[in-house]
Amino acid sequence: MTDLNQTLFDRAAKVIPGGVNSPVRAFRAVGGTPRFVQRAQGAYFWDANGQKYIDYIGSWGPMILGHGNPVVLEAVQKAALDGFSFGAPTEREIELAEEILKHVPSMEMVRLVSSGTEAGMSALRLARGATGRNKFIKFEGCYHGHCDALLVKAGSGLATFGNPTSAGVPPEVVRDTLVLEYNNIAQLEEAFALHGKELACVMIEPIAGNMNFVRASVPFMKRCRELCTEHGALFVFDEVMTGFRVALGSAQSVYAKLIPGFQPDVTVLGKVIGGGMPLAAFGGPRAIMQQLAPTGPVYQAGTLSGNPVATACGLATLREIAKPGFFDALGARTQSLVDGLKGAAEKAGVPFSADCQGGMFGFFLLPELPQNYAKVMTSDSPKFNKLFHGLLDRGVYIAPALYEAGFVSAAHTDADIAQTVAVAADVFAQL
Ligand code: KE4
Repeated sequence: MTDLNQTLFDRAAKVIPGGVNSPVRAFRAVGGTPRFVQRAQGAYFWDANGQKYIDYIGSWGPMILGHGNPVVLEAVQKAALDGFSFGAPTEREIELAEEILKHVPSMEMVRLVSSGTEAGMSALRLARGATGRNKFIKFEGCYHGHCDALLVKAGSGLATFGNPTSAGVPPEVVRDTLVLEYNNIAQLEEAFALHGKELACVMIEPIAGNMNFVRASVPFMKRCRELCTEHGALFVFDEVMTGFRVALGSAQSVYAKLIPGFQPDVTVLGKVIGGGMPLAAFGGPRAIMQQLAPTGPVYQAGTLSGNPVATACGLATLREIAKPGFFDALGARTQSLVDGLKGAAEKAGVPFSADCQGGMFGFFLLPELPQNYAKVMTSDSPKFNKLFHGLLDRGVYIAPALYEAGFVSAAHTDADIAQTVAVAADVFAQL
């Protein structure tokens, strides 16, 4: 029988680089043929062959309500009838801004943009403009979008600055980017001792979903906050993935429960706040945000920023997830998946560790949860690829890369979780 996914992939590769519009979709890390989605509904999607999958990617996080939520769909359809884009302010941008600020008290103002990359790039420029400093710290394994200064890997040693991870990024563009090891307090303290007064910010994924699922330890997070405050650097939380996904108050509300009074300075958001449409944001205290044009000297702009259809999608999504009990139920469902996978792996004697928060989860074919990128990369990649395809062939769709997180939606049922665990048990037995 003809595999229509392969037919489409071959056709796509003739007109789109790699046949995809974002590299991870090409299955290069795991091999095989990407599934071309024909349609999606609830917790499922159907590929070009009509094969159904339980979807644990959910567009890499945005689809927290599941695909085609009727309330969101109606809001989008209604907004579209009033116009697709104006390049002029609308009331709904205010409503969405107010809804975001209601749940993230560290932010007094927010600017809407169209992608997480744009939000992260703009947050970095804002931090540099607001402090008058150029150097900044990021951590190996964290991804903040593909702006030049952020496409960087660790230099040869602590004091040396980053090297580009991509062709086309001039070395001088990343010479102010210091890449440290996630969860390494000693390195952090040394970096501040060497460069503290030159640092514009520390940018971090509070729960690193681009290392699958690695939490910043409480002592590490506390030390980041203390050192930023001590040296006048801004603490930038990249919550594009964790924002409104791990908790209604995002990851910063999880850490605020563990570290009294904890708040970042600037927050970057995306994914869930757009509900699946192109929308992201960055925000912080009024004094910092008013440094942005047109009120301040830091330029930032966008034709489709605050797009009226995207804001309708995002606003309807946030209003749904803000309903009482939403995250309790979502967290319990995600926890049941993780517990089920752990039990199945243990029964099969497969080294396995997993963690979750709210609607986000991750797992490793390692006996213990890794605390940094180097540890994550000790995972058995061929074994992961076998697991990935074993699940895929049985209708369970997880991320096609061992360093990516997974996502549960409100549409995933207990039956979906039970089926996923049963399929996983079958695959673990053959690893
Ligand atoms: P976008 O430009 O892809 O909207 O957002 C960039 C970004 C920024 N910050 C974090 C923490 C992110 O996870 C992302 C994007 N996440 C990836 C998945 N790891 C998107 C999937 C893709 O690249 O196709």
